[in-house]
Amino acid sequence: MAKLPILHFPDPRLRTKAKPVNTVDDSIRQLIKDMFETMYDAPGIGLAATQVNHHIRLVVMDITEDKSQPLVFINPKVTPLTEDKAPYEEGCLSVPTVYDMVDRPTRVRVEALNELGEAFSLEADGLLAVCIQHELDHLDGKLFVDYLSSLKRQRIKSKLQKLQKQQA
Ligand code: K2U
Ligand code: ZN
Repeated sequence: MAKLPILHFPDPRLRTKAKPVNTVDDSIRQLIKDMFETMYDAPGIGLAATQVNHHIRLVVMDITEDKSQPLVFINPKVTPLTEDKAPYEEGCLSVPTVYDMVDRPTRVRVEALNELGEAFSLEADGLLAVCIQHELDHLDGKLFVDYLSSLKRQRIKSKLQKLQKQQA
């Protein structure tokens, strides 16, 4: 297993549109293991392959306190199940130290392949629904800061570029 480096905003590679996974093989399963190790270590409750510079349609998730419910979504498709939206204070491992409110549909259906390449679907609400939508945005090169005002996004960009310079 290996911890993978996480790309940080405003790295342009975070804007890459991920490609579908054609074959769910052992190399994909090794990446899944590495992504879970990286996510749990961060710590986070979700991680998209885009964030670790692998531009394929794969996300991992575990919203439990005791790391007891790991979820893998390969080539996921999300469908809102309601027009109702609710705000949630989101953060992102690719946008460290920044948290802000984002409105998203409160219930979704997600259809995907699991780590064996088997098709499944699930319906989600609450934090799982938020996390699914947040991660699937990553696969399309979208970040939660894109839902904020351009002024807020510019201030975040300047703050993180200053932080990155100090850490270099
Ligand atoms: O960077 C990521 O994609 C992981 C995200 C997943 C997430 C974002 C917003 C809302 C829910 C999940 C987080 O950084 S993981 C850290 C975290 C943990 C609990 C609640 C919110 C954020
Ligand atoms: Zn994120």
